Amino acid sequence: MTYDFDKIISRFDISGKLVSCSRYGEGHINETYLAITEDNGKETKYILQRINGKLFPDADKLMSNICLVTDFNRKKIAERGGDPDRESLTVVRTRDGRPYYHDETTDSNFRVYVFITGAIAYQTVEKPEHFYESAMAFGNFANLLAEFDATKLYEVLPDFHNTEKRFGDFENSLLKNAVGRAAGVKKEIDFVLKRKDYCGRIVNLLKSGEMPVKVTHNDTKLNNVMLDETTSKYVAVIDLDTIMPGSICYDFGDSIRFGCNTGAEDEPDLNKVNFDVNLFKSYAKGYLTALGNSVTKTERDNLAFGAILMTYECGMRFLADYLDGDVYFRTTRANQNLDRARTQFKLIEDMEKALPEMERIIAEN
Ligand code: ADP
Ligand code: GN1
Ligand code: MG
Repeated sequence: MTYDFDKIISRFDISGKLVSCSRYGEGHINETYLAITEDNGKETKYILQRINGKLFPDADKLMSNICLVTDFNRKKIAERGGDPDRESLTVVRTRDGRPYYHDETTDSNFRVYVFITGAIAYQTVEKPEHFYESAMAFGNFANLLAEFDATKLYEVLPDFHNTEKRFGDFENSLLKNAVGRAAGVKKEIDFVLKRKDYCGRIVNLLKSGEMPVKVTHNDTKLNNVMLDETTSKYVAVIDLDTIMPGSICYDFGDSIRFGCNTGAEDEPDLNKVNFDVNLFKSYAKGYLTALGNSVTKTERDNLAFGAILMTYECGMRFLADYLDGDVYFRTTRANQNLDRARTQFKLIEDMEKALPEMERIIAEN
């Protein structure tokens, strides 16, 4: 699909003219572009995103969540003497004051964010300090939102981390076997089915009230944090599409899933995929330091398990998407979703062995 970027950018409250607009970043969900404008010889960068319309048919609700959270955070950051344009996502409104623009020609919704300058979103952990900083970033983000009224948020992706529901979806994909791939991945399917018991644990603790429901990010990958390019200190948490009520075990677990992998999420060579317990230690230290006393005993007792659960859930989603014919996660090559599923299963095997050590690390922090 081609878009008339000049027209799209001109609908936003941006001065000057567009000089370039090209694909950017490595997200699996939205189409992200780096848009550069020029006004009186001064260039300014923006992030332009085409919102995934399949996942988010109701852009009003999605953007309402993001505006509420970013407006709230910006105010808090300013009160603390910080720089809201750098430490928070900032939604650039359209000329008529809306948080996104609907392009009739392509039936697409576009949004624009202020570009966070001098910062990097890493795809893999290059230094343990980076991972520690990302933990501080997500911990601080949770702290900022501790006083946010969660009832104002729409659950735009209901049951996002309801692993029991995800398991049911997986079984449906298996039954449907839409593109005839099930026979070739019996081993992977068995791996998922054997671990069904994992699904209910956190869901039930939240249901019974034993574990508190908190406003969580729900997609805490390393590449959803920006770190300062010179000091490597954390700058901002980005990608707020999944801000919803949840558990900190989900946020902690998803960071571990992505960051403690010694290989890439879609690495085809599983010899390169190992769970790095030292990185787990760094993250646990940073996250628990940032959260301080707000963590309850039940949450603490389930953080290490949360890492296994999030890896299991994500692996199950990748495998389901492979069975469905690659319709959800963006793929750029054949078998990418299968490779993604396999890396998650390898990490789970490692984590199942390392669980006592992971629990000891949590207890020490
Ligand atoms: P997706 O939902 O598809 O993952 P993201 O919102 O995470 O999309 O954006 C994809 C990538 O674009 C990020 O990993 C980051 O590199 C970059 N990015 C997103 N927002 C900003 C921003 N405000 N400033 C600078 N870079 C950004
Ligand atoms: C997607 O948008 P992105 O790439 O940050 C997905 C997450 C998965 C992740 C796996 C809305 O995240 O849930 O954990 O891919 N986001 C959505 O890499 O489904
Ligand atoms: Mg992202």
